[in-house]
Amino acid sequence: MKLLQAVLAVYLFAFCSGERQRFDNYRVYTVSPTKQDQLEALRTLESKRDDALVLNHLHLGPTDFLVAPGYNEKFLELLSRLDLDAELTDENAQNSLSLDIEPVADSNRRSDDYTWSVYHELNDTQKWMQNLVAKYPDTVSLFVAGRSYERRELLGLKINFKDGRAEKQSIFLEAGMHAREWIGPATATYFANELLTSQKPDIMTLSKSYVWYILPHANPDGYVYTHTTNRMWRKTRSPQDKNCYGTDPNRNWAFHWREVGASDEPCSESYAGPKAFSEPETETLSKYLTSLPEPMFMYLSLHSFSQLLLYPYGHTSKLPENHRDLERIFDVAVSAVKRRYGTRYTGGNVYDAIYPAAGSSMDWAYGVLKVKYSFCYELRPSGYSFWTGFRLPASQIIPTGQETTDSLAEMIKAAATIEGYKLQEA
Ligand code: 0X9
Ligand code: ZN
Repeated sequence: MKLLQAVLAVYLFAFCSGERQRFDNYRVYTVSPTKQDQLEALRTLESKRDDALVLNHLHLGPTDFLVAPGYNEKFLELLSRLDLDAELTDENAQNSLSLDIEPVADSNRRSDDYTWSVYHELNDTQKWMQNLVAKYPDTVSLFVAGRSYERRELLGLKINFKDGRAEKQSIFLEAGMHAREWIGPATATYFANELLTSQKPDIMTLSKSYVWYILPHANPDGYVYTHTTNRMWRKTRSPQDKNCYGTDPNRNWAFHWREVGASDEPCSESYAGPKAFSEPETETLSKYLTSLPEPMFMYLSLHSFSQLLLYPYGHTSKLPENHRDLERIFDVAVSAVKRRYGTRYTGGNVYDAIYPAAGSSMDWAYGVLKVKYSFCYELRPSGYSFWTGFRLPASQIIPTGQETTDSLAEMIKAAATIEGYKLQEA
């Protein structure tokens, strides 16, 4: 009995204290299903998360599986029955997770030396945002767009230069919807810092022409969990059926909810939730977006990875009504992102450019809020490997921030020209 209690205590401690999950001798395989029946068979793995973790949303195309040592043989048998090849991407997942390519700032350091040469924990970024209000009291304020399941604030920066254009419209930029995509929040804060400090006329024009809302962490619980427990966590952290956790917040929005490219399996990485806006994060954020006083000029969502620029829709291949304008803006933004370091982006409408995916914030902003210019960046790196793609070396935060700022500046200028929205000279 004592032994049982001890085992139970260790087990509970490991889970409750958020001890970091290890993946010793787990293998990573890339599998590319090409037929619907292969896809359906692989789907059964989504509920076997202790054996094989599907690292991304299952679709026709390359998908990465994280396979426990004890399940390896069975996994390979399943693939051979399905006539699918498995490409071994990583022999020991823990080794590559242990590589120190993503240093995180020590949160006990002096609080005024926030930089973009390292990643930051949630509290650290929230402290940085609070310091900005003290530093720029006339321009910066904080907003709380809602709350997470674990009652964290969805805390953002509102930037409104008083000497700017009269009657401004707003631009809302959201990042961190997917917890493990660390480069999103880092790029959002980099960009906010540019809006506040850049002396370049192009950027000053942007700052002064709009009311800016920047939400670096749309899924704070998930982000914290990637720091404490599992670096590869994607979803929210609400308990669901089958002892699984979390909903994919980018499948949870009430616009063609769960119609396609979204799962009804609670353990799946693309679980759409029991109903639209089941998650406090998306529900409160959507209400906040609806309540904003200024007309919204543009909605931007930062994800990673694959170097794609995307526009609506995800639920259908039918192009949005103003697609010609979106395509023009797309071209301008993609050439601007390349200017500095030659970074190549592709993309287009979500459904054709990547895969069907209904219920995203970008589509909701376009379809329900009627924001005509709604875009999503899938930031660096390029490529397909879901195992390596989310861990962008910290040394690339600044280059990513620079090129994304270049791209956003050109994107907004192009949209303003189409719209006849006069920008404020710097
Ligand atoms: O699957 C997703 O939600 C996005 N890809 S990711 O690797 N970041 O998870 C793509 C969905 C399309 N993007 C938006 N509609 N924002
Ligand atoms: Zn994402």
